[in-house]
Amino acid sequence: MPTRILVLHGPNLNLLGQREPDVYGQQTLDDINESLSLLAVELGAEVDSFQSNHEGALIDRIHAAKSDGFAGIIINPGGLTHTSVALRDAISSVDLPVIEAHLSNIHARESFRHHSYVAGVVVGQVAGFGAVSYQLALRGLVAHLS
Ligand code: CA2
Repeated sequence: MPTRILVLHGPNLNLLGQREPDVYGQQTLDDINESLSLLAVELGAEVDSFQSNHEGALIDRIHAAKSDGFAGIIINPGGLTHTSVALRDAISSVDLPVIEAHLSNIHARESFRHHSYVAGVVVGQVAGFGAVSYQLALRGLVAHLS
């Protein structure tokens, strides 16, 4: 049975590939999800991706992740990274390893992006590699789980 990984994408990430390609790259969210699914097969895993512009919808998926059969979560919380105590509380409440992924290097951008509310409750953070950040996160999560 493949290890099931939940990949969560936060607000505005549905716009990938359509706006600000200089910051976030040219790949669409579908491109990223497809390449993650291919890598997952190589790693003996399976990914299920979900994007929402709504904080509560992301939190609901985190709460249900364990009973939905997932072994771990990769999350790019988008702008909620820098604002959401509720998302942090949801991550710390779930008994699953979580990896934080960002396309851009949040530490090299505006100062309001330097702080992540979720960083203290995840296994690790990957930032700055564009779409490859998700692939590194998947490799890291699978290694952590094995
Ligand atoms: O670098 C990342 O992955 C971010 O999580 C992306 C968020 C930003 O608020 C974080 O500071 C870093 C923004 C996601 C918005 O994505 C867009 C994609 C295309 C066009 C406009 C926004």
